[in-house]
Amino acid sequence: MSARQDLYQHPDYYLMDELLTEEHKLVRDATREWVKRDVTPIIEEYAQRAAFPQQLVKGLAEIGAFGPYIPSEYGGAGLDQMSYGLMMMEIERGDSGVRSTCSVQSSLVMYPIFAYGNEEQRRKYLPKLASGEWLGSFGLTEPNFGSNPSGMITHFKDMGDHYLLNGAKMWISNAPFCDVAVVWAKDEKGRIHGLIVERGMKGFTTPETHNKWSLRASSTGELVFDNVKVPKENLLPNKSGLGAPLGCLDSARYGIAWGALGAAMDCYDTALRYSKERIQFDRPIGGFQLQQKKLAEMITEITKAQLLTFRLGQLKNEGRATSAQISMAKRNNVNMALEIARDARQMLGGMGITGDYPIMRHMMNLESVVTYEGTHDIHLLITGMDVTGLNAFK
Ligand code: TGC
Ligand code: FAD
Repeated sequence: MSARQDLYQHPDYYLMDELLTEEHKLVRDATREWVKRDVTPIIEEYAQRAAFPQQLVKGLAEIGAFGPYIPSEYGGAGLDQMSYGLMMMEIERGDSGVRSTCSVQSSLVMYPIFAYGNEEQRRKYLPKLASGEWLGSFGLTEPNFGSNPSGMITHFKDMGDHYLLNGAKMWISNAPFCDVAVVWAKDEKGRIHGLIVERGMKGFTTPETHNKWSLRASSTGELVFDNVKVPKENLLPNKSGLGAPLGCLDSARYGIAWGALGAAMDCYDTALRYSKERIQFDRPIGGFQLQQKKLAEMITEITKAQLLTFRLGQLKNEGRATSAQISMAKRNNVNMALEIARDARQMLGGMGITGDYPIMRHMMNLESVVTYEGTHDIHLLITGMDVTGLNAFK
């Protein structure tokens, strides 16, 4: 088996393909081909070097992965939510870090500008973000406020002809090379607003976070604001309060639910193929009951997650998916993918820890995915609150 060859065949135990439209399949297949051609051959090396493969940005824009569901008049691909999900699934099948770049650009930068911005802001920023000419980042988390962003201390003052922004955001995907950042900060009354901060504004810096063992092909950093003068026209006017950033997270978490499915499917596919080829005790290891148990449980969990995610996609298309339903899918699918990655890694024995196969990289990446966009625990508490009506956060 040639390790670098991408032989991926997607598992479809319950014939889910029959539920997809021709357009869905076209989008999915085109994304898969792009991943096989442009991501698989290079991603391991970039992850090992902890470098972001910047050359992928152009291709991501070309396949419509920046703003898949943003209307085409603003440069988006004008697709439905199912197509968006399928794209994220295929891209994360390649690497969670590459999918992260798409999630941030589409759901955390383009979406708030589209949904909460005015027409001038949409026309100024969205086409450049869709084409990949500009890359964006999303600043919500702070050093002392992760799971509870409402406590944020980043704030701005009305100075008459501009706002003066101070504070710092931490753990920000794409920060080190972003051209624009959608930053969440409090006004003088303590109300949260979104501001568009552009690289080059005096006092705005983006130091990189080093020594990550996870999401190594994605660049992470801080957003630091030291008396940054932000023009008044850069405030997103149409929504404020914590519900504004949380609304963006709904869209990104939805994409992650699909993405994690892709990582799980890649681990399963790799382990299944290996189990038929690897001979021990004169037999393929796939013939041993212990290995079959792992594979049978993997395909069962993948199939359940495919059904859950497909239904969520239908609800999202109809505008009926609730935040709590999205939380359930994000939590379930990421945890499912992590467990499958761990079992798949064991099935490859020593080979499983090498970069000759994608499993260890997926496994390490998923440790970030299970934490960002709301931790595993936070999503459980969201489900708990939804079914009981009782808040167990505080
Ligand atoms: P709480 O009082 O419950 O809610 C405040 C207001 O927000 C509304 N709301 C939502 N609106 C839209 N979508 C949602 N999912 C919403 N959840 C709540 C809510 O109705 C309320 O509105 P209003 O009008 O009454 O004011 O807020 P809380 O302070 O108790 O916190 C709730 C909690 C813990 C669930 C929430 O804060 C949370 O989700 N925490 C997790 C933080 C998080 O997910 N951070 C992600 C940062 S971004 C990131 O990780 C990007 S990774 C990028 C990549 O892919 O690389
Ligand atoms: P904490 O909130 O300190 O949580 C620590 C532990 O306590 C967790 O296990 C948590 O589940 C638990 N906990 C917290 N509150 C409760 C509670 N009420 N009940 C029970 N348990 C609780 N943020 C952005 O804004 N933009 C980005 O682009 C971005 N990208 C990221 C990229 C990476 C690689 C990573 C790792 C993070 C990124 N984040 C980003 C930040 C991410 O969203 C936060 O790490 C996450 O929300 C958790 O916050 P925290 O790390 O401060 O953990």
